[in-house]
Amino acid sequence: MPETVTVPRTRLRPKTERPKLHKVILVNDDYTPREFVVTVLKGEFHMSEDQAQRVMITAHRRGVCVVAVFTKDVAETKATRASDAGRAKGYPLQFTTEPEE
Ligand code: TYC
Repeated sequence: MPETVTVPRTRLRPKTERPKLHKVILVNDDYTPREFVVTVLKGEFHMSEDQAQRVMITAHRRGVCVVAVFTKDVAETKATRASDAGRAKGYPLQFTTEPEE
């Protein structure tokens, strides 16, 4: 009768933490035209007209709205590009980032 030997599975891969995602947040202001906010959301975040309208109006009513989540670098790059698009037109439009809990 052959002996059965069970070998405990050893983990070859070191456990890697999933990188924390960062939120891009749209901040309301009193000066940027609604339609411009929608244009930036569509252009930078690939939103449909409908999605962009909803996000814009949520920020308009509540003060802020989460646009999307990305890895840290992508979130920061997109927030900077979107804020720069506003500044280029003389608007105070602001997109900020913060890590997800
Ligand atoms: N509050 C702006 C207006 O009434 C529109 C606006 C919405 C601006 C959302 C910024 O994040 C924003 N023209």
